[in-house]
Amino acid sequence: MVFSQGLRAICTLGVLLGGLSGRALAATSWIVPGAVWTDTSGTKIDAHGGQVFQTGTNFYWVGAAYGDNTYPNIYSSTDLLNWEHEGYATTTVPWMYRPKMFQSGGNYYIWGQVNRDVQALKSSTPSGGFSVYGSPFTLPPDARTYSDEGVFVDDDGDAYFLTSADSNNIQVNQINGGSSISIGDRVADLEGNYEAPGMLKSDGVYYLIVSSKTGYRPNPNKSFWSTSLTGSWSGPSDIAPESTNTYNSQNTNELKITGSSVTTWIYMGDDWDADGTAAANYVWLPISIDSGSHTLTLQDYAYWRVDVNTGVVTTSTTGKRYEAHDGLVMRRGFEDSPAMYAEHKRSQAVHNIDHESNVTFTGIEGTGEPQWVSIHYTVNNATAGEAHVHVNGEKIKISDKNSRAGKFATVPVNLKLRKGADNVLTFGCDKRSENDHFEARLEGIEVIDD
Ligand SMILES: *[C@@H]1O[C@H](CO)[C@@H](O)[C@H](O)[C@H]1NC(C)=O
Ligand SMILES: *[C@@H]1O[C@H](CO)[C@@H](O)[C@H](O)[C@H]1NC(C)=O
Ligand SMILES: CC(=O)N[C@H]1CO[C@H](CO)[C@@H](O)[C@@H]1O
Repeated sequence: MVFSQGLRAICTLGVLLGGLSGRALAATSWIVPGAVWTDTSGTKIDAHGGQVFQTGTNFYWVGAAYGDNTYPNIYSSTDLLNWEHEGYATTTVPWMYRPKMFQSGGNYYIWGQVNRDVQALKSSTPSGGFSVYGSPFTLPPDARTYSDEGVFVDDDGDAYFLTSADSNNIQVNQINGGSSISIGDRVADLEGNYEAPGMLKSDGVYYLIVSSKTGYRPNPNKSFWSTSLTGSWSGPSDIAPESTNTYNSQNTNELKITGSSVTTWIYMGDDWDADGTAAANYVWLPISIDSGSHTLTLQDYAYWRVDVNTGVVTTSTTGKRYEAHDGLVMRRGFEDSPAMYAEHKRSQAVHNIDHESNVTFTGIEGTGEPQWVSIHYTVNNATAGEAHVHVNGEKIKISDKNSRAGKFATVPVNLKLRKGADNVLTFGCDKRSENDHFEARLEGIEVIDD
């Protein structure tokens, strides 16, 4: 049942958002896959195809700024929740895709894809000031061009460069470290039509995560495993149910949190929009590793966080639920119809909500600060229209707040409600064009505490 799946993942959050003049922004307490993530100044984070690099207690998120010439863009955080914009790594190298950072010989390097070659950047600090390091290069031994690189650092500190090389093979090359770094020997070459590789290692087993090639459309991703980097690689197996298209995302990096209690690996994916623009969002989820069957499974949480000291993932908390069948159902031509209410109150959900009908919830308690509200609904056809909410009269398209709108049964949106219990929220639908048939089934909404 759709709603209980949503419930499982319900939690709290206290977040963000700009426009609170003269006041510090509230801290972000949850990672919310698919939602619009903002930095500490309230601006949407623009770091796609990226990676999080840890040094000491600081995390640096480097990714391509799709809003500005795809410069490599850097954000920093100590908790993986609140990200401060450090600025561009450099503005001398535009159109650098999928930048990845690593450290060698006391310096920091970013390797990224420019015209299907590798361009290296170097800085003495991870937060910025990168300059061009050497000429663009291809991959040894066959001078392959490539795309979609990743970087994996093994337990012994050796770093590897993961790519989708020009014949679509996943290729792994050593990175020669020290004071002058360079691309090293090829250590693995996995045939198949794959891209966007990432790697993790657990209990001595290497896992290679790849996606199929579907451009900016998400697809079901896979993992392979091997006890040696040089192979042979077994698999593939799914990392998420096929129908979810990896929760609407494509892999970009696996982040290891070595906690005092547990080591947690985090899948970092891009929730690309159809055109590959800065409107794209991010899907980060903890990975569950089954060392018996050598399979990886993404843990599908609507709200979660990881304690970066202990490695422990938290997901559960409470919220106040408003069931759709307790809302006021209105339908053009049927206003105040007792028969209509009776029909809708037979089940918990309200069905057949279309462009001429809606469900209104009154008496919703708000904090006066931006807060998370989960909207639990499904639609008949996501391309035929979309759902919206009116919040105290202001119309908000759900897809502007979360790219999971219409695709998943739980859609967290960050809304500003008035302080007190007099908020009014109306759920309704718009069809895309006159001939479209679009309708939603609303289970309810849940105002998340924090
Ligand atoms: C809700 O639906 C009714 C009936 O179609 C309509 O009169 C009303 O304006 C709608 N309310 C909102 C907020 O869209
Ligand atoms: C979904 O809606 C689109 C746009 O109206 C339409 O082209 C498509 O055929 C619909 N799909 C189904 C399964 O009805
Ligand atoms: C449904 C679907 O697109 N599955 C794909 C998952 O990835 C494998 C490997 O790339 C493809 O062969 C499948 O078609």
